[in-house]
Amino acid sequence: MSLQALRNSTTVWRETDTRHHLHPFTDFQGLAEEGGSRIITRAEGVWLEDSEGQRILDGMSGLWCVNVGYGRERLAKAAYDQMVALPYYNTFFKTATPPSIELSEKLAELTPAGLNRVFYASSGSEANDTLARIVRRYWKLVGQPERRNIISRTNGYHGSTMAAASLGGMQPMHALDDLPLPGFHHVRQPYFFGEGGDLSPEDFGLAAAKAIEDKILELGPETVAAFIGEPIQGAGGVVIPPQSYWPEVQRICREYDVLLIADEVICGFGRTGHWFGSNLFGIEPDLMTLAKGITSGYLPLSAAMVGDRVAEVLRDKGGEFAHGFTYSGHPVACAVALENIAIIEEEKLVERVHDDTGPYLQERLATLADHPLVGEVRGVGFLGAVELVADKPSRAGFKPKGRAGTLCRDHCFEIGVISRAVGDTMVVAPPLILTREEADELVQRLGQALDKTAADLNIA
Ligand code: PXG
Repeated sequence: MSLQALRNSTTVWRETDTRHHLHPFTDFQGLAEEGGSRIITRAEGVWLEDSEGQRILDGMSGLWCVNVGYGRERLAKAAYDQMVALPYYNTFFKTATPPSIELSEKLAELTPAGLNRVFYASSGSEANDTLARIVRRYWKLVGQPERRNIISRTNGYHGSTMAAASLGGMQPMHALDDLPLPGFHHVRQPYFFGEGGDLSPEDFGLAAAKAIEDKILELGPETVAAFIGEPIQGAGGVVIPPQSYWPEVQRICREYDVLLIADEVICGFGRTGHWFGSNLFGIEPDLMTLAKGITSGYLPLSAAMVGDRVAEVLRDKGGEFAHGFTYSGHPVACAVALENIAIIEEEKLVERVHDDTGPYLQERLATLADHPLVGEVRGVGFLGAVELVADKPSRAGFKPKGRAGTLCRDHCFEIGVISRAVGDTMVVAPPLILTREEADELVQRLGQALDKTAADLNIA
C-alpha cells in the first residue's frame, strides 16, 4: 500500500473508531479532540507496527500480558487445532474438555504448594470476583458467616467489575459508582518512595503491614474473611514493598486466621524473574489470581487458584457452588495457555529474566536515575519504574499530578517506545523475550523522552 493509501485508511479507521467505539479508561471527548486513536495493525517479537508503518518497541507487553512476545505461530496453531477439534464446550453440567483438564494439572504443579484446584474465568476481574465469593462462601460453610470483610490496599488494582473495583483501591474508580460495595476495606500501600518519610525501608515495610493488623482489629478479627494484594502493585506504579513487608503480612494473616489472596495477574508467569511474585517474596497464599501472562494475552483466560484448605470445605460441605461463566475453562483458551506455558518452559524465559536479561534491564534503567527529572528508579525482573519528580531532594511531585508523566508518555510514542505513565511514574514491563540489545534500545528511547519532557518543563 502507498503511504497515501495508508494515511487514508488510518483516517477512516480513526473517524469510525471515534464514532462508534467507547474505549476503557478514556476521556471520549478528549480522545476525539486529539484526532482519535493510534491504530496498531501488526506485531512481531517486541515490536508493534501502527497503521502508518511506524515501528514501536512495546515496553509494556501490550497491557503487561504478552510475556512470550508477538507473532508466535505455535500459539496460533494450538488455537487452530483446538478450534477444529472442539471450538467450545462448557464445563457446567458434569462435562470437561482435555485442555481444561490438562491446564488445571499444570497450574497446580506450577503454583506454590497447596494450590491444587482451579476455577476458570476470562478476565482477572472475574477471577477476583470469583475469589471474593469463594472466601465468603468458605467462612459460611465453616460456621463463621460473619467473616465477610475483605481488606485490600489503596492504589491496588484488581479489576473493573463491581467487586473487583471494590477490592481495588483506585479512588476515581470508586467515585464513578459509589464504590466500594459493603464489606470491602482499604489500608495504606507499601510505597516507600512516596510515603516512607524518615523510616528505613524495613521499618516502613513493617509499618505498612501493621496497617493491616490495625484494620483487622478495628473491624474485629471474627469479621474478616481475607486480605488480597498484588505481590508488586503493577497498575499502581510498580510499587515494590520492602523485604520486611510480605513476611509480616503473612504472619498477621495467620495470627488472625485471615485468608491470604495473592493477585498474580501481573506478577505471574515470569514477570519478576520467578514463576510467581509469591515465589519472589516467599508468600504462601491460600488463594491466587492468574490472568494475562497465562496465555500471553493471545486469548482471554483467567484462573482463580484455590488452596486445599478452602477447596476441601467447598467440596465436602458446599453442595452446589452457584457461580460460573459461559467461558469457564474455554477449551481454545486453555489449549493456548498450555502451549504458552510450554514456550516459557522450553525457552527458559523465567530463568533468563532472573539470571540474565532482568538484571541487565535493571542495570540499564538505573542509569536514568541521574536524570534531573528522575526521583527514583526501581524494579525487579522485567518490571521497572522511573518516577519523575519536580524537586529531587524533597521528592516533591508535579502539579498538576500526571502532567510530566503524560508529556513523557506522548514523547515515548513519538520516539517509538511504549511506556505507561502512572501519574508521573513511567513504568515498563516488556515481553520476557526482550534481548540485551532491545533493552539498550528501550532505555535509550526512554532517556530521549525524558530529555524532551525536561525541555518542555524547563528543567535542566
Ligand atoms: N488484577 C491485577 C493485578 C491487574 O493488574 C486485573 C486484576 C484485572 O484483570 P482484567 O483482565 O479484568 O483487566 C488486573 C488488570 C494498566 C492496566 O493500565 C492494568 C490492568 C488492566 C488494564 C489496564 O496498567 N490490570
